[in-house]
Amino acid sequence: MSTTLPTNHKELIKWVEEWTSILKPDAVYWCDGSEDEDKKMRQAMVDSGVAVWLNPEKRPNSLLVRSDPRDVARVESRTLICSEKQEDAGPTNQWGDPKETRAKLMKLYEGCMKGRTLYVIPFSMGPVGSPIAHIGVELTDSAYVVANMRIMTRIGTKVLEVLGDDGAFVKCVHSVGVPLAEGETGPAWPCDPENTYITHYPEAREILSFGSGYGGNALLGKKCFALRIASSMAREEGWMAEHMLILGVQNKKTGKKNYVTAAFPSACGKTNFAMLIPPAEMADDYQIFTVGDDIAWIKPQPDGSVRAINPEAGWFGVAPGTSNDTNPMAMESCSKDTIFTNVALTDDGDVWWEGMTKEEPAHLIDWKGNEWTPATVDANGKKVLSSHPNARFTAPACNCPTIDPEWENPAGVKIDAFVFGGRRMRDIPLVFQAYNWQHGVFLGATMGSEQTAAAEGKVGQLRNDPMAMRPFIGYHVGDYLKHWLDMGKKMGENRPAVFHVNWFRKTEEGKWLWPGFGQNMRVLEWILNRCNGTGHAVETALGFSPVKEDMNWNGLEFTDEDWDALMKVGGETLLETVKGNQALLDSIGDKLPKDIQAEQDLLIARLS
Ligand code: GTP
Ligand code: SPV
Ligand code: MN
Repeated sequence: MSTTLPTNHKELIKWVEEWTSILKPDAVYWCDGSEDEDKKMRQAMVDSGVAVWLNPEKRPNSLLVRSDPRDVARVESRTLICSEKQEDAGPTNQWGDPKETRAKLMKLYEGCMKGRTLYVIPFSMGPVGSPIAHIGVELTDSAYVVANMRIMTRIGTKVLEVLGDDGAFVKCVHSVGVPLAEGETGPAWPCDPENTYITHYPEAREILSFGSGYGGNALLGKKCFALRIASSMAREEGWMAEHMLILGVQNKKTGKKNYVTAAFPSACGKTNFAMLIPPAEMADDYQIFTVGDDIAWIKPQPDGSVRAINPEAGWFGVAPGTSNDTNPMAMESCSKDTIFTNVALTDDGDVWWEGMTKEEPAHLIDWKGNEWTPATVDANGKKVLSSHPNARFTAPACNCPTIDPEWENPAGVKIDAFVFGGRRMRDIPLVFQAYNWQHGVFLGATMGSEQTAAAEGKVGQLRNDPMAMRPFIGYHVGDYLKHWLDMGKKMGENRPAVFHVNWFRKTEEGKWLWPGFGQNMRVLEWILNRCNGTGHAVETALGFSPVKEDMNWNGLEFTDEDWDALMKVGGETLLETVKGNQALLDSIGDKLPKDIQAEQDLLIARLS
């Protein structure tokens, strides 16, 4: 190894040396985080054939990457929590025996970087040097991971400086799992789906990932560290790591600013809500500021307030459905400096995806690299999508015009409301408020959502997703719910109010009942009115709900019939679904907090 290492951190140097001898790369490269390095990384991706430069006049400094079609989303079936004791992983996680799992991965790692470069990425989750930030170091053989981590986190020499000679860091090892023989170049997007494992060792604060190069499987700062490992750290240390966006709402008339966090499952609208543009009729009253779109680290303060930071530095956003109508701020965010993955290429060297424009382009190269026209069908005559449903853009947060001036404040922003929500075609109303904290924790615990393309599995199937954290809680879900209840006690009387929303209710004919997107401002306004003590509500079986007159309808025609359909507390099917939640609660066993079961019994009684 070179003698001019950028650090004197003995443990880090030793760790990298040990892994180098196992992985056997041709070269080791310590990332400095510079612009020049980023250019080289991006050019290396183009040279290897996995990426193409987009037309610099349309998308300056931006790349289109096509993954292997087998490696397009998180793989929960191969994600393991390897706590020392099996019971600490709980029923929502797959447990792996730490010794056996490590041994299995070590075999896979042996020599797996032959013919490749090992990149060492020091990264900070949270502003570099801030007291709430935590540092990780990722070892990877993927230039794509380096380029994405540079957008999604803060990387490089400045992180090593903060780490010093003996600072603590989370150890993250990643390989695409495809060694190269002498002179061989290998596939453009190397991966090993049969041997993919995403494994977490909460006690050792360590992550070992093998075989996948995509998103949350490979960008280890994101779900692996900032949620799974961090949730376990947070439980020990008295804070919370949540799958939540953070937004600020400024009342332009009074100047008052409130902050809200919201937990929606993957591909259920966090990025969209975080960047909401109020409808024209409300634009004189409100301005939305974006702090985060996916992850929040939340800390109760000694004065009883609750503050949150976004540990990330970019958006890894769902492309399909994003347009100038639905989310102009996301469109602006990815107008330059962006890495697009699995979207389509236009004839003039720009990108396109389903929903970007009303009219489909006449000709594209689709996400698999094939010729595409609106008439293209597969062998069964089914229309072929030009982009994968989980196609993503990786864009710097600072490109977002609504980025909050406070977004990098190391003290975080003060939170006034927690919102839960999911995709529920039937039976769940647009919005309601929890009666109290305990009821709010119950709402989060039993929330459900129809599955999306963000993970493998059958799209559309309803599944329980406690706090939108089901795939991301790094320990036992029963202990997690208890932690939420405990945090509420720690927060005291002025703790944030809890709400539940559902943008996704449909008519019998399958049409959206609620226009969503910017119109969600109306719901947000009611939520803030409730927080600020001015909003009216009625008590229903689910919680406190607005009646139609409680909402601002300025500029939106909405019939009483549609309102009733949207707000109906859904009869038989709801009771069935609620009873179905008992299976999740039962699976938690002894660790289920009694207060949560009590809320379940009360809800069934109210609905019966
Ligand atoms: P992850 O990054 O996977 O955690 O997802 P996310 O929660 O940030 O989801 P995102 O905001 O990217 O939205 C995913 C999909 O939901 C997109 O296709 C959006 O168009 C759609 N969507 C978002 N908000 C709304 C809404 O208010 N109404 C409707 N009907 N669809 C929405
Ligand atoms: C999600 O699936 O919730 C995401 C994308 O935000 S990934 O980083 O792949 O987890
Ligand atoms: Mn997410």
